[in-house]
Amino acid sequence: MTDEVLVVAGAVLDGGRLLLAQRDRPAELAGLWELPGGKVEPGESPAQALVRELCEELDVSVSVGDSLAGVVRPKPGLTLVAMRATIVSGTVRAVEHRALRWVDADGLSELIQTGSMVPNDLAWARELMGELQVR
Ligand code: 523
Repeated sequence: MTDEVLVVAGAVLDGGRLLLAQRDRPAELAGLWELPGGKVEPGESPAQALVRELCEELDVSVSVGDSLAGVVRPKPGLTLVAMRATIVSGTVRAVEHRALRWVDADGLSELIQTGSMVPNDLAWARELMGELQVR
């Protein structure tokens, strides 16, 4: 069906920290933190879409790894998946977001506990929390 929207988000982990991006829109999500990404366009694989989105949003080139376990279906017609991504060139900058930050386990935990994460991303945040903690 053409009205099925798939969103792919990137779990960028580097040196024991996770990259988070602060949304600027829409109003109900503005100020909240997410794994950066966006909609998969017709003809793209999720990995291709993630490479494009992170280039557009963060101004970096990434290589895409495996998917996280969590698949989020917040409403009919919308599915969100997350894939690991490694920066292969460039330095992240907030092209479309309000801000970027690298968080360790404590930083991520605080964002979760203060309700500062985009709600859909909590599934992945908790999953990634375990990985940040074992380091
Ligand atoms: N999410 C979400 N978490 C998350 C992303 C990247 C997206 O919950 N980590 C949701 C927010 C929107 C939808 O997925 O409801 C589309 O995300 P968006 O706006 O980042 O996708 P874009 O940039 O492809 O969308 P438009 O350019 O606005 O069409």
